[in-house]
Amino acid sequence: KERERTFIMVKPDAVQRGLVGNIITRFEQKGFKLVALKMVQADEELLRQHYKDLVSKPFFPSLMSYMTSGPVVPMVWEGDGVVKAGRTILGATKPSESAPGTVRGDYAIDVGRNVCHGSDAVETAVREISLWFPEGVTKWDSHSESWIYE
Ligand code: DAT
Ligand code: MG
Repeated sequence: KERERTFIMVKPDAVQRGLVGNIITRFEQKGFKLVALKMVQADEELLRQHYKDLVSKPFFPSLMSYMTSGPVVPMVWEGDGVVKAGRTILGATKPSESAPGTVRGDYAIDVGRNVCHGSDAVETAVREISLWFPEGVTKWDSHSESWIYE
């Protein structure tokens, strides 16, 4: 059965701070299934497409330099309701508003260093997954399937 997918990306600050495993663990332990993962140095062209709705924002140039400052870890997670759940796991965009227990609530202070990206809607996820993983994702059967879904 094909389930909903979301695009999650560990940002350069979180890679530098050794938070990659922690972020992956939160999605794994919830029961979501990892179907794509890599480490890349993103270029401006890719990020301009990823953040196409933000190009005219005053913070866009600093967002570009932050996101190109080091490697990122894009990934795709699968599971029922994973887009909304992913946003909940990450917390509010501004760490000052993100609850404790969320990734940003636990590990970030500044909106310009907010640790991780997550798709905001199912259609956005489809677009972001094809942008970052033009090679496609990996199909595999999880032995946990029947222990996670009724
Ligand atoms: P989100 O990443 O929660 O989906 P977004 O899509 O509105 O939030 O913005 C993308 C990123 O741009 C966000 O993670 C951090 C940066 N950003 C957003 N609003 C900002 C602001 N007011 N000042 C500085 N950076 C901001
Ligand atoms: Mg967004």
